[in-house]
Amino acid sequence: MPFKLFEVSKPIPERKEHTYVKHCGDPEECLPKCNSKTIPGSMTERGCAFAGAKGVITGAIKDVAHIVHSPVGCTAYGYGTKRYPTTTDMPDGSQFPIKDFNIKYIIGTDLQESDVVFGGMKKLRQAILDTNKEFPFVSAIYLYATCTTGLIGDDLDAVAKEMEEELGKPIIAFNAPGFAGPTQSKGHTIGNNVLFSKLVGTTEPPATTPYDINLIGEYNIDGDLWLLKDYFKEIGINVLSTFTGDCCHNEIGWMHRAKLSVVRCQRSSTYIAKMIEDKYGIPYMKTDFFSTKYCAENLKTVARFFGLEDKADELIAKKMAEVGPELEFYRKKLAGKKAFIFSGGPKSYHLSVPLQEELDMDVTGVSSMFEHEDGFEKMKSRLDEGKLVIDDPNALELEELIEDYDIDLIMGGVKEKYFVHKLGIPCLLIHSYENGPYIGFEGFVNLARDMYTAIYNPVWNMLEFEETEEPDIPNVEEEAK
Ligand code: CFM
Repeated sequence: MPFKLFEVSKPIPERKEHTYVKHCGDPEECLPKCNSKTIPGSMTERGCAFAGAKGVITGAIKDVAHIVHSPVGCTAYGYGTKRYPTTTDMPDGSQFPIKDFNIKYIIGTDLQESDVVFGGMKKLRQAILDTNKEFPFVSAIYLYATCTTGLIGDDLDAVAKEMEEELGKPIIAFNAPGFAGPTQSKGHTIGNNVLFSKLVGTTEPPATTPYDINLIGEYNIDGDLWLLKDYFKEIGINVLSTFTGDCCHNEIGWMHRAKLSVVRCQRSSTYIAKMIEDKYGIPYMKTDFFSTKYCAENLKTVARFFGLEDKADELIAKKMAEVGPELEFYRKKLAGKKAFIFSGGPKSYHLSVPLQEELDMDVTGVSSMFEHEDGFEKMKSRLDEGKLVIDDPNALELEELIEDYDIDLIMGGVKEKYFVHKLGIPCLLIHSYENGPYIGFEGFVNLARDMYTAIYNPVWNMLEFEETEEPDIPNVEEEAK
């Protein structure tokens, strides 16, 4: 059978459908079950729909004040956790007053019991007034529903409309309470829908060229966007709008003026590219810029659309000459090392082939917190026979697979990092990165260097583990009989 149940998950046999072992003869539709509710008893590492909307889609926008309508916890977890830096440069040549404003500030309504009983809309109105006073320079104010305000039924759209008229400033409500879907992916969809329906087509860019693209689903993690923008500039392609890394509120409004939409994160933002195509006839292409090979191929594909393939070839040759020797050093060091990739989704198929083909590593398997079937199809197709493809693995399963498969490196996020370290092996952050950017030519060198330094860090040889006796865990089922 191509599905596997980890020993630790025996009390939750439903987990078996989520753990697929690649068997090349399987029909295409043979995939792990995904995009479904977390199974009770499985300690998931997923985020919620609010995290998908605020943490991913809108949080990278540089000139907006975000008000989280919630008890204070959602607010505290809604900022500072993601590394998507912003500049102060605005498209009209002016300067926004605070660098990294999107990372440094968040506003919350700090709901108390009485607000839950009597409604929190009054408090939200006051928060908008206070925000406008404190940060008069922001271009817009975004409001976020959370589980609490979704349950008590506060009407964020009504408050947004009323206050927008009063202040004469765009105010946009995002109704993606945590429970809106099984994972953060639902928040991506809601974020795309709101920004498309409320903004696209409402503004005009300061200038256009025949080579304008929307770079969609690029959130500028640790500077990824800036690298890609430089490449496009050198080829002669102009990034008219980014969705949403280092972008400003108005930029989303003029996405209908580009000639092509280039979709970088295919999970979180193909939605808006498709809506723009349907409404404005602007084609889109899904791309992959991780590693030298994919980056070269995809730059050429985008350049070909504009008849600029020669320029792309020049850039690729120059970059390969720059990074080739260093990559060769890391390839020798990393060859044969066993890695397991656990990302939200896309990075699990972006990175598997490059690690294997460009660095000679052994990718034991990949997993995802929230991918849908189309993403799992790509993950499966980019792995060899016998490799693991897991939906929503829990910490105990990860621990078991680290031991059973003798993993050298986990590539994951902050939730995994420290327990993996406690098991005595390195975990490299591939969500927010260690020393990024990780995209493109130079980025792939950065990634290889971080993998190398993580695996070869002498600290792993200094660890001593005490033998401990197995804890005596009572068998709840037996006792209940
Ligand atoms: Fe897209 Fe992303 Fe990702 Fe994502 Fe994310 Fe992320 Fe990710 Mo962490 S938007 S789906 S919700 S590429 S935050 S920048 S790294 S899980 S694979």
